[in-house]
Amino acid sequence: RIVASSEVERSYIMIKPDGVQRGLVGEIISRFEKKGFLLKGLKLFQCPKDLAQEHYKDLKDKPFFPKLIDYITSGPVVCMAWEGAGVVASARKLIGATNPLQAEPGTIRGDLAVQTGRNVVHGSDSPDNGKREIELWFKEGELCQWESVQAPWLI
Ligand code: RTP
Repeated sequence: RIVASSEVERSYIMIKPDGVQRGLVGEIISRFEKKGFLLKGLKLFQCPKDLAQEHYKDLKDKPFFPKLIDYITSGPVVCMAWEGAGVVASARKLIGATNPLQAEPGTIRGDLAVQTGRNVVHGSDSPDNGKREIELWFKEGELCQWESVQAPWLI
């Protein structure tokens, strides 16, 4: 059955500037690909300050907010829209805890990062935020519609 895109869960995943600087782009994309989610949007992007502030607006009263905005705008990020049933929660598991020292080995942050302020990747924390963030970071026409040619899973 063809699933209308409005029914499909999506997560906004972003490789932060430290992930790009450290040459971890391929490694991080590979983890989501191997898991089996579908990549519907992908771009390298220098984030302007106002977009970073909008993205992290829920954290605007935190003491680390100005540094967080400086960090996210310090170099290019890789913006991605990943799609699939349960992708939001699954991506959070693949990414691991916010503080990389508490992230389990096997997770992206657990394997590849040390500092909370340099934790290499972002993942949406709810399906609603996945939709909101993808609309925020991607323009009309930047996402591709395609389906996996593999046989669908039996439910
Ligand atoms: P993200 O939104 O980036 O996926 O991270 P998260 O949900 O795991 O964590 P959140 O609490 O939403 O924080 C967003 C990002 O802010 C930075 N942060 N720094 N210095 C600090 O105490 C601190 N706390 C958070 C991190 O880059 C975190 O990913």
